[in-house]
Amino acid sequence: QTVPNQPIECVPTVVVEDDRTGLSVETLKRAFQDNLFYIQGKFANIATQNDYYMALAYTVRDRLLRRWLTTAETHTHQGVRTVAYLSAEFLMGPHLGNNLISLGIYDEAKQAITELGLDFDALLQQEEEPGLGNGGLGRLAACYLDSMASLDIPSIGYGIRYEFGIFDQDIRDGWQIESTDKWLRYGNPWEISRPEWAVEVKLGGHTERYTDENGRNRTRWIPHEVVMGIPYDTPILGYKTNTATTLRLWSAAAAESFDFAAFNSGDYFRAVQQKTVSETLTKVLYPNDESAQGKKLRLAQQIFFVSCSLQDMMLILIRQGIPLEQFHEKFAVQLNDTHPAIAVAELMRLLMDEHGIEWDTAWRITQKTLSYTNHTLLPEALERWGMGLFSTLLPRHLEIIYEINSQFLDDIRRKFPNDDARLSRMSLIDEAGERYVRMAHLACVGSHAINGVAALHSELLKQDVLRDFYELYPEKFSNKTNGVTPRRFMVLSNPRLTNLITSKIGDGWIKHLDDLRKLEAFVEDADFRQQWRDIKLAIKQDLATYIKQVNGIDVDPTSLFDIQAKRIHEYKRQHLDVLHIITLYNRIKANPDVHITPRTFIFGGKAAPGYFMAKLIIKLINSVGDVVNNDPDVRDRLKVVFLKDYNVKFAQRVYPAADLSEQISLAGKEASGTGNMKFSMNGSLTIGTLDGANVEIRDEVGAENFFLFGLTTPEVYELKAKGYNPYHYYESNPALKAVIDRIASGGFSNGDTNLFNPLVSTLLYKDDYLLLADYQSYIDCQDRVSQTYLDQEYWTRLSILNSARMGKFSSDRSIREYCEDIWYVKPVAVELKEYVQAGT
Ligand code: B1N
Repeated sequence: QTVPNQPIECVPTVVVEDDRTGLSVETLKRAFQDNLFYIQGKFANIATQNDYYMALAYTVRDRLLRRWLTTAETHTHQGVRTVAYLSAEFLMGPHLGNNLISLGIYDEAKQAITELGLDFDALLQQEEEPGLGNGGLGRLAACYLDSMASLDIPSIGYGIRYEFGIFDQDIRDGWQIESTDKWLRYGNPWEISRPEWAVEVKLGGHTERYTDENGRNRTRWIPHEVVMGIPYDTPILGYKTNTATTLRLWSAAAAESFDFAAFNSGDYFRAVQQKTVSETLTKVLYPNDESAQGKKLRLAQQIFFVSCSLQDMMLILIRQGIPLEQFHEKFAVQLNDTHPAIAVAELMRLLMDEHGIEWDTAWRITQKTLSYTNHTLLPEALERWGMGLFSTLLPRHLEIIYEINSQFLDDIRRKFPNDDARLSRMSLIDEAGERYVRMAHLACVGSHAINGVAALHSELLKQDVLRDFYELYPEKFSNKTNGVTPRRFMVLSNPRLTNLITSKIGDGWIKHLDDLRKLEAFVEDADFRQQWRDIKLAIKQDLATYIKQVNGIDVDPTSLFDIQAKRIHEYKRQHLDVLHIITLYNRIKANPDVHITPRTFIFGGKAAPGYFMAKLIIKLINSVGDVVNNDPDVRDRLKVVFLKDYNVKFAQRVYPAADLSEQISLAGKEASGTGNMKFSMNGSLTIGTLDGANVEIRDEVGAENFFLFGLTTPEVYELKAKGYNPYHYYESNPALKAVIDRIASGGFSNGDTNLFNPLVSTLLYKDDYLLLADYQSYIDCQDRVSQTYLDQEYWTRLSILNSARMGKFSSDRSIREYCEDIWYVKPVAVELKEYVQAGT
C-alpha cells in the first residue's frame, strides 16, 4: 500500500480541455447540463432549484481550477513571500456571482442559463452563504482576500470551518428568535477537502523536561488530548487576473489513533464518544460581536486553528526543503485582532520544542513574522483568559508566556526604571483576582507591527488603550484605514449603477477606484443626474417589493430611504435613530398637518443572543413600527421596517437602495465601520458622528456633502470627566422628554410600562453612550437632511459626489499599504500555461 499523502507523478500532469472549461455561452451551457447529470445525478424533469444552483456552481468552479493550481505552482517555484491572514472569522458572502464577475463571464453565464429556460437571478439567490463571521471584522477579512488576489499578492487566509455559522434570525412578536445556520445542509460546491494534509493539535496535559541526543535541555508536552485538523480549501480568484489564492479553513476531527487506551480496554463506547468531543471544537461560531466571554471552547478554537495554520506553513517549507530559520522570510502572518494572538506562543513552541530551534532565534523569527491589527477599543471586547482555564488547556504555552513576560518586564525596567505601576499595567499577566493572560499585550510584544483600522482609532490606540506600548515601541505603530471591495459591493450588488458609471468613464475604476473621480465631470449634466436618480428609484422599488413580500408593509419608493444596517449594539445607537422617529411621530400627533418629508426607516442587524439590551432595542424598533405604520394620522408619511436576518447576501440588496446611511455611533467607539463605505460608494449620503472612518469619509467627500452631528471624542471624554448627567438633558429638553415619556408610558407597548423600562432607565440614569447628550444635535441634523431631500436635483449632486470621492476606501488601497509597510510582500504575476492535452 502507498502512503496516502505522498504525491505520485503521472503523465500527463495537467489535462485541461477547452471543451470542458471554455468561457463561451455554448460551452457553459454544455458544462452546466453535464454537471447536472454527472455531479447532481438528475434528469432535468426532477431537478430542484438547488440542483441547478449546484450544476452552475461546479461549472464555475471548474473554470477556477486551472488558475488556482497554476497560482500555487507559480508561487512554489518562485519561492515567494506569502501573506498568511489568520482570522477566526471570514464572512465571505455568496461565492457564485462574485466568481462569475472575477472570471469576467457574468453576462455569458446569465445568457446560457436564461437560454436554458431557467431564472438566473433565482439561481444566484439559491446559494446559502457561509456566515462564518459576526460582522465587520469577518467581512473585512473577506474583502482583504479579494483584494490580495486581485493585486496578485501571494496569500492565504486561514480560519475555522464552523459547521454552524452565525445564527439565522427570525422576528416573532417583535423579538429576535435565533436558529442554527445549517449552511452545509445541501453541500458546499466551493470547497475541496484535503485530508492528506491533516495535522494534529495537542490540548491539556502537562510538560516534562528532558535531555535530547545532543545533550540539550528541552521541553516536551504530554497532552491530555489530540485533535486532528482537516483543511478545506476554497479558491479565491482575483478580479480579471489569473491569481487565485486560497481560503483554508480547518475542521476538527477525532485523532483516530489517540484514544487507544479506551479501545484496548474494550471501552468502544467511550472511544467513540471521544470523537464527538473533538468534533465539537469547530461546531459553532461564537455569536458575540465586540465581546469576549472567556469560554474554554473558544480558547480551544483559537489554539486549534492557529496551531493547524502554523504547522501547515511549516510543512509547506519542509516539503520544499526550506529551513525553518527562514520562516519569517517566507511568511508574513497577520493576526486579525487577538483571536489568533496565541500564535505568539505557539510559533515559539513549534520552533523550539518541535524543531529544536533556540529561544533567541525563535523569538527573532516570531517577531519578524507576526503583525497585529486591533479592531476595537471597547473594554468588554479585549480578550483575557483566566489562569485556571489557560493552564489546564495550554500548559506549555503558559510557560512560554511567562518566559516572554519575564524578558519583556526586564526590558521595561531598563527603559523605565522604578516604575512599578507601568510594569503591572503592561505585564502579559493581569495579577488581579484569579489572574488573567492579556491577549492584546501578548500580540503587541510578539509582533513587529501594530495597527488600528482608521486614523482616529489608531490615534486613540496610541493615546489610550495601548499607550504604554506606544511609549515603549513607537516604531511598531501605524494606521491602516479599512477598505471594502468594489467588486462585490458595487459591481455585483449594483449592476445598474455599475453600467451607468462604466458608460461614462470606462471600467478602469473597478480595479482603480480613484478613477471614480472622473464622475465629477458629469455632476452638472442634467441627463446624467436623471439617469442616476432613475436607477436609485428602480433599486428602491425592488426593495419596496421585497419589504411588501417579507414584512407585509407598503412603503413608498419615492420616500427618503433612511437605513441603519449593522450589528445591534448600544454603542452603535440604533435607539438614537428610534428617538428621531418618535420625535417626528410626536410632531405629527401634535399637528397632523405638519410638514414632514416622507421617510422609510429601515433597520437590519442581529443582536448577540445573550445581549438583553440589544434584543430589547429590536423589540422597540418593531413596536414603534407597529404604532407608526398603522396610525392614520401619519398618513403613510413615516414607515418603520425591521428586515430580519441581515447577512452579506441581503446587505448587497440594501446598500444600493439607501438615500441616507446612518453612522451614528458615539464618537470614539466605532473603530472604523465599513458599512459606511459601502453605502456611500452606492450614492448614499451619510448622517454621522466624527467616529471611525466617518472622519476620513467626510474629509474625502467634503464637509458640505456630509451630515455631521454630535460630540467629538475629546468632548465625550471631557463631558464624562466632569460628570455626565443624562437626566438633566431629559428635564431641560421638552421634545426629548416627550419622546422618552411616550416610550415609558407604554405608548409602544399597549400601555405596558414595564416592557421598555430597562431601556428607559438606562438612558435616564446611566446612558454610557450619551444618546441624550447628542439628541438635539442629531434631530437638528436630521431636519437639515429632510430639507435637503426636498431639492432632488441638489440631493442627486451630493449623491454623485459621494460615490465619485470614495476611491480611498477600496480595500485595494488598504492592502497596498499593508504590503508596503507591514508585510514587505510584492505582487507576483501568474501566467497560464498552454493546455496539455490528454496523452501528449
Ligand atoms: O471590526 C471592523 C470595524 O470596522 C468595526 O468598527 C469594528 O467594530 C469591528 C470580538 C469583534 N471590532 N471587534 C470586533 C468581533 C468579534 C468578536 O468576537 C470583537 N469587530 C470589530 C473591521 O475593522
